[in-house]
Amino acid sequence: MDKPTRPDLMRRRSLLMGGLAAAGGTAICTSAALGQQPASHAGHAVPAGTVVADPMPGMGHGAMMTVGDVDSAVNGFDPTDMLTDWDTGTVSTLPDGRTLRTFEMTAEDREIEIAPGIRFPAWTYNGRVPGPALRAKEGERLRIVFRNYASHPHSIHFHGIHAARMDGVPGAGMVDPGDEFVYEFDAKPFGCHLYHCHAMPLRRHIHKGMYGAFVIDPDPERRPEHAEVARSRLLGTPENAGWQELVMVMNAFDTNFDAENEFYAVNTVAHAFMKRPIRIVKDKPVRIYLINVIEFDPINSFHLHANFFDYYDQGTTLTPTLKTVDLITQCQAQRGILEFTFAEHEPGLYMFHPHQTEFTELGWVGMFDVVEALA
Ligand SMILES: [Cu+2]
Repeated sequence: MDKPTRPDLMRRRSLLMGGLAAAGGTAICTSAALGQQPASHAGHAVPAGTVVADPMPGMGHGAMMTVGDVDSAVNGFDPTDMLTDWDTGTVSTLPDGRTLRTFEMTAEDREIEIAPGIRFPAWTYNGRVPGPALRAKEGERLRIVFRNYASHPHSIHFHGIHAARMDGVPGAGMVDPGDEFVYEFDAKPFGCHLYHCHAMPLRRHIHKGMYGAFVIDPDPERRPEHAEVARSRLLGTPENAGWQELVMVMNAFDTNFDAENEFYAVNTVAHAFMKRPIRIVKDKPVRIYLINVIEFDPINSFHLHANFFDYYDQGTTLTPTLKTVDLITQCQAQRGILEFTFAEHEPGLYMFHPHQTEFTELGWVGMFDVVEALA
């Protein structure tokens, strides 16, 4: 007589096979492949041939992690580099003396690797997911030249203040394949914003990868009551250079197009910052521009271990909207600025992750590597 088989295990095996076939992938950890199904948490059954690694010594049982590395050279972008890779465009002066800041943006279809061996047919801005982290100064004139080299109509909808005809929604600023549109508006309000495609169906265009950070630094001269704080946010000032600034876009991927996410990350690659912790010099304060663009899951969050931070909701104030918290929650498109320091801590690895712990298991978790000083 054949060995009895458990129906739930059989179902999970078939889900695993289906998921891998849809993603065109190879080896991933069990939890990542099965995590969509509540039943997968019931036992310890592991399909034959699946490797569950423990790449963080000391974390022991339950340290579920993808196996191997994503080839950043093939992707053309690297999650670590993205933390500090600001696109400040090109600057010129308008006849009235104001600064004009021009950005070049494209839409391109591009297959990207989001976890080792897991390729995803993305729609991208400038060939990367998330798109370029645009950064400007309050009051500048912004010009964004957008060319669509992709296979579908796309647009750029900026979270900011602008005219209706610059909104990047159907009827205004939608760009057909092969066409170009120039968005132009003033940089306001200052804060931590985002942009994304607003073509229909909206959630599919966003989820495919068409989003990015859009940060407007405050003008210290317009904020005399908080000029020093404003200067600390203004890229290029000595005060700003005293900070370690990071841009983190929390995203996720539905690899089998069932309107649920199979992988979660910051800056696209699952577990990237577990395998390569983010170096933090302990004497320099940290400022994170944090943006949530996860589709299909209504809520995401950021929790910092062993420390607390101040939070500036949407980044539009120079005094904190939340003080001394270790967890903030963000709905879709919500964002803000986190500020904290490890100055009083001993060096070591400090974890951060959402407290939607299933997201953690599926890739959205990382470590700060706090060091005394850069070697
Ligand atoms: Cu689009």
